[in-house]
Amino acid sequence: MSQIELWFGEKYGKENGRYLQIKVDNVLERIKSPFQEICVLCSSVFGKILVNDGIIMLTEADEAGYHEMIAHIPLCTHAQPEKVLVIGGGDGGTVREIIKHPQVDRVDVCEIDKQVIEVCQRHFPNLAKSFNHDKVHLYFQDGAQFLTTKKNQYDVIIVDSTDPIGPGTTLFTEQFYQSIFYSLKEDGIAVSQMESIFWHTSFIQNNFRFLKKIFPIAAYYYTMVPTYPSGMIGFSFCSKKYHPIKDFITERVEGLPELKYYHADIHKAAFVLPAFTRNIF
Ligand code: SPD
Repeated sequence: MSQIELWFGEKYGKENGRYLQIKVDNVLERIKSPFQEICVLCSSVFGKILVNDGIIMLTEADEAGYHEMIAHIPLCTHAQPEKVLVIGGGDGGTVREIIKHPQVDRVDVCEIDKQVIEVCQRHFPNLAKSFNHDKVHLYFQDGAQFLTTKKNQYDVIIVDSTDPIGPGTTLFTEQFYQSIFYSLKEDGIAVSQMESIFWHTSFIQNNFRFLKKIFPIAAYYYTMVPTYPSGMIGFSFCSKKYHPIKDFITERVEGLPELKYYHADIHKAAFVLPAFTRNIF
């Protein structure tokens, strides 16, 4: 029996003296795309793990808490979400949740890295099979560029990005959110991955400074993901009209199949934040 143990440690946060380590059984695939290194690991605790540029994108064990919350919060708030855009989201988890909503009749996905989709089709078919749905249309392009050609088109835009380093950097700028504002219809909602209130305080504060200038409603909500830095991750909820709690359509939740994390009470609770965040927002 081998005495060698393989452990993966996420590099994001390591420079600040903290990072999570996961015992790994196998490296299933490791490739270099034109944009990043894409790696799939196998762990007996978390199942398969997708790692881009050394950062955990998802694990089979806890991805539901992220994908259900990034998709169902806006889609259970908007009165009639028919046309949805996902920027990033190349693993397919967010699209899997969006197509559970019968009101949605078209989902555009703008993913910069085609090879992320191909790797996920090989290793995460339960997520990536959502790309085969006939409502889903794929575009391989930079998200910020894609938006410049789409004015007043979407009911909901979901930015399911990597962290604000590498190919994800342009997705966390004032200019990008200005474009999102113009690409949304007059009652549109945009939701984006927005890091951890414990570890990324000044990043979140800077983003909310401009989000509040651009959108009439800008709020932060969160979900628990044990394999992300600090065990949680937040989202920005930016809206031209609908309020995430006052306009929440509770009955819509009952029609959603196969939920592991999201439910009506957690929709409301996710916006309730600890006292120390009063200085952030
Ligand atoms: N720190 C990791 C944040 C990753 C957020 N996006 C993950 C993509 C899953 N669809």
